[in-house]
Amino acid sequence: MAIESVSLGFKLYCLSVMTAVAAAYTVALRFTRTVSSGDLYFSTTAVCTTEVIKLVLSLGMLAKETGSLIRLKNSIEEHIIFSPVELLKLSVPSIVYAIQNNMAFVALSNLDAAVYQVTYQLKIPCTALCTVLMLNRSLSRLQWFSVFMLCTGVTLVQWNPAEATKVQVEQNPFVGFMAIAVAVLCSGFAGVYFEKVLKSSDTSLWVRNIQMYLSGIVVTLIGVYMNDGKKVLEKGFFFGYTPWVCFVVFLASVGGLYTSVVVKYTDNIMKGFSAAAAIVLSTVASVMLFGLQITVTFASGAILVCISIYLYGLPKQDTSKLTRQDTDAESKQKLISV
Ligand code: NCC
Repeated sequence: MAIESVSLGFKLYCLSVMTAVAAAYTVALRFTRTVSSGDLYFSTTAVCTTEVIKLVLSLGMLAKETGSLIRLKNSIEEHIIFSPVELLKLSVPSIVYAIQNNMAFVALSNLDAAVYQVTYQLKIPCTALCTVLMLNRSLSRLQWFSVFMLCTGVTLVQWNPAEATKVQVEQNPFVGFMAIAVAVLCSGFAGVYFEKVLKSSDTSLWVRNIQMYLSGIVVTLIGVYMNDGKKVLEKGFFFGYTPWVCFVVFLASVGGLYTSVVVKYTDNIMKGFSAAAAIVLSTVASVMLFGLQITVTFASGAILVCISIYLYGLPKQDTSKLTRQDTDAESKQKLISV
């Protein structure tokens, strides 16, 4: 498989946009579910609309990549119309992501955005575990340690209990935490599954996205029918769509596409590390530019994030050599004792 390389600048750009969008998305989503006035929209339709927009944008990107309408048509025929097995393969992450994306709405309807962001960091060790189990990659003990250190660091960096917003709806924190637990498992599994499929062939990222979003539309439509079917028929699919709701759908679409680009050029564990670094750097930049006050919790979290990135990047010890040396030493010892 040919490995396409891009400049470090481009990778940093994608990571920064992904992280900024994710932060804005969480806050805007929470706002539309709890504070925003007016009739509450159906969250299932928002998840479905997002899949449609991502599909259209991916088609546009594939058109740009192929360079001509004929090649675009050939590519769609080859990879989509005549590739039911590939479509089926990609329906696995699309079902799991559909559950995850719906869970984000359940969680943010019941928990404060800051609490959500902090608890959601459990996805970092969960993603590492999925990477080890599904991609047969190994992590040294030090790397595992750094993964948990990163998780603690990001939790501290994002810790801001004073930021709680006044809400106009009833909340159930237990339901919120359960939704996060499901979202964490889904994020780890679906992310690594998509990475495995993407990196095991030369098929374009945009083709893989189209394959996934096509089944994503079907799955999320089933979600609309099962959860809000009657109410949607009565009030309409786009009932309650204020400009804020449209903004949330826009952020979800852009964020999803940037996530796929980041996974293509790095990997899911690196996505977690880089997102953490971007959060720390953007806060430090705000301190320098706008004179924002840094709290002790933030500073300790930022230090943990930096140390964890350093530790994760350290070269792994060659255990095979160590084992051989150990065995040599053991045999010498045995010889001496004989
Ligand atoms: O949780 P997370 O990502 O792993 O979720 C991945 C999101 O990207 C979409 N996706 C993934 C692969 C692909 N080829 N196309 C896609 O559209 C999935 O549908 C899913 O929505 C993160 O690492 O923290 C991140 O978090 C999400 C989001 O903040 C959380 O899921 C909370 O709800 C970010 N998504 C957005 O900002 C819209 C993502 O960028 C980063």
